[in-house]
Order: sequence, then C-alpha cells, then structure tokens
Amino acid sequence: MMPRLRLLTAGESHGKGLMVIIDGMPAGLPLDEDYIASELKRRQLGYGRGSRMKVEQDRAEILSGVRHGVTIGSPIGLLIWNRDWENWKEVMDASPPGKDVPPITRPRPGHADVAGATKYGLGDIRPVMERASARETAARVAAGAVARRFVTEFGMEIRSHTLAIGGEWANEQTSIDWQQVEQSPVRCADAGAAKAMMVAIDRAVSSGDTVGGVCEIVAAGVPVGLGSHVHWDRRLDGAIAQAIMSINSVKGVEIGDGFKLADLKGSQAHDAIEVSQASPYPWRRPTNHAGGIEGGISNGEPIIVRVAVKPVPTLGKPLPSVDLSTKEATEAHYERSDVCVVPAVGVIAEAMLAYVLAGAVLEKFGGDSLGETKRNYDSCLDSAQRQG
Ligand code: EPS
Repeated sequence: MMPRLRLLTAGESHGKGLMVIIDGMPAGLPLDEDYIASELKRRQLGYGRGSRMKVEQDRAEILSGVRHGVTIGSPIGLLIWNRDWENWKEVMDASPPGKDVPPITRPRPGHADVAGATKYGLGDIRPVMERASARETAARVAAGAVARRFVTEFGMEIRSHTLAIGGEWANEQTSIDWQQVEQSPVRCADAGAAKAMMVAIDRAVSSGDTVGGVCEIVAAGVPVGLGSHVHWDRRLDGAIAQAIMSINSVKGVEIGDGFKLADLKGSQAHDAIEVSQASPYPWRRPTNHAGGIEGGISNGEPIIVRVAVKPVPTLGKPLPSVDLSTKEATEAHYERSDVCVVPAVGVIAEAMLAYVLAGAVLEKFGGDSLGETKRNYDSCLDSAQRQG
C-alpha cells in the first residue's frame, strides 16, 4: 500500500516555476490561495536573504483538487511561477538555445555541484545548481500550508524560532512571545540576541562570507498515538528527522533534548509520569525532555525539533576548487546568493513537520472526508482517554 499522503515537487530555481502535487488529502477541507500565500510570504522574509527575494513575490495558484474553496479529495495541484524566469529564458530554455550558453565548471564546496555533476555525468554544473537550489523550498512551504490547514482542524499549532545565528545564541525564554518572533527580522524571541545575530550577518556580508545557525520548531496540540514503536519506518521521530534533514543546508536534527541527553543519567533524562485528574488522561508529564515522542509515538506533549543549519555554501570570497573542464586548480563559481537562511529554514521546517503530522493523522485516523477523519479522531481520543 502507498503511504496515505504523498508529495511531489518539480521545478528549477530559474525555470518557469515550481509545481506541487499533494495526493491523499480528504475532501471538505477549506483551502484558498490567500492562506497559502501568507505562508509563502513568511518564508521569503528574514535578514540575510539575497536580492532574489526582491524579485519574487511567491503565490501558489491552485490548479486542481479544490472547488468553491474546499478540497474535493482529488490530488491538489499547485503552481508557483518564477518571476526571475524572464531573465533566465535562454539559460534555462527547455528547447536547444539559439546561442551558446557557457557551462558552469567550477564547483562550489558544500553545494551539490561536484557530486551531482559527477553522478549525472554532466559537463555543466548548471542543472545541478538549479534543482539543488533552496528555491525548491517554496514548493514545500506551499504543500506545508495545505498540511497545516488540515492539522489545524485537529487543534495543532506549529511554530518556529531562531536559537542561534553565526555563533550568537538567544537566552533561554521561559515562554515565547510568538508575535514578537513573527516581527523579528531573524525570527528570534530574544530581542538583544536578535541584534547580535544581525551584526553577525552584516559582518559576513562585508567579508564575503556566510553564516548558519540553529532553529527550533514546536508543534503543540499533537494527540497521543501518532507513529508507532512496532516498525522502523513507522516511528514518528524517524519520519520527522528524515523530512527535516532533507531541507537544503540542514546538517543536524534533534528531538527534545537530543544530543544533550547523551551526557545525562537516566534518572535526569526522562520525564516522570504523574497522576493527574486535571488533564484529559489519568496522567501528566511535568517535563518534556523527550520532545513529545517516546518509542516513536507522540505522547501528547509538544513536539520539539531543533535544526542545525550550515552556512550557505555560495561564498562572495570563494573557496578553492577544481575546474571540471580544464582539471586545474581554481576558485569556486560565485553567483548571487543568500548570506543567511536560518529564519527561512524555521518556516520550511514548520512546513515539513506539518506534512509529516498530517500524514500521521491520516495513517492513524483514516477518512476520505474531513468529517470522517474528525469522527474517527474523536472516537479514538475518547477511548484512549478512558484507557479502553
Ligand atoms: C540559492 C540562491 C539564491 C537564493 C535561492 C537559493 O537564488 P539566486 O541564485 O536566484 O539568487 O535566493 O533561494 C531562492 C530563490 C528561494 O526562493 O529561496 C541557492 O543557490 O541555493
């Protein structure tokens, strides 16, 4: 059997546009282009983005799967046009070009360039650069908006904030002001640290360098029981790690206290189970070191994912490379790029988490219409809360 929810994206960074197909969404989910556009806009913001973000004003057209403002159960097709295509027609034309387009032959360390060109037997790195580009994440955020719209129906809220950029860390917050995060140019809840992060980005700009960082994604309102301990590819933490690790520039994913747990004793690392009359279940968890997942199953606590983002590999002052045509030492290719993408990665990781959670909801509760999924959800939760 196919997984219940499927996602395909297509499109090159400077091609005509990006396409998205989402298959498996139930009928009856309210969905409109303005909602998807508001998520796409969040991805485009962020201090440290390059001038491309001034060219694009991402908006997804709904081509299929939605009628009169609600999903109809058929595959949802979305299309985001690339405004920049106008400036790249000859370089990216699907037909043979009328004139010579010089190949790119100087791979950028850290990008997919050298491995991709070698793997696909290409003498020109351009096709690799185009598809490996983080432009593709606009398609994921559009798909994630659909998934978010769905999980919102079940009371889930997915948010992200920046913990560090260029070695500048936010102080731990007792509670996060999410509105402030949305207004922060670096999506950071600590205003003082945000300033230091922006200075780090400015410094990178002036030295022809780039910076990475860490962001945290939090999903609240996740019911107990998504994912399963019974098989490796049904574990929710595994699915989340895969989806988020697949985002361009991500080099690390941890759930809950993650790597920190390795240094602790078992008595310090785990979350006690206490009797409770106040919560929907007969128990409560006073702490959440596990980040909302135990044994590959959501345990009802917020899911917390931290993501390490490497510095963007396209450098104003390029690193040493080898020219693939002359086989001689050279400098890596430079092309307009971003200097920091950490705030955008937070938004993209929200989208990927929403997609995984939507799939997990459909695996557990099923349903071909939103009403059917909700009925199944209510009855499952009801019996789980009675522990029956
Ligand atoms: C990217 C390089 C830049 C980024 C791009 C990712 O694009 P360009 O080469 O057109 O300046 O802006 O990201 C996006 C276009 C986007 O929408 O996020 C790269 O090389 O990965």
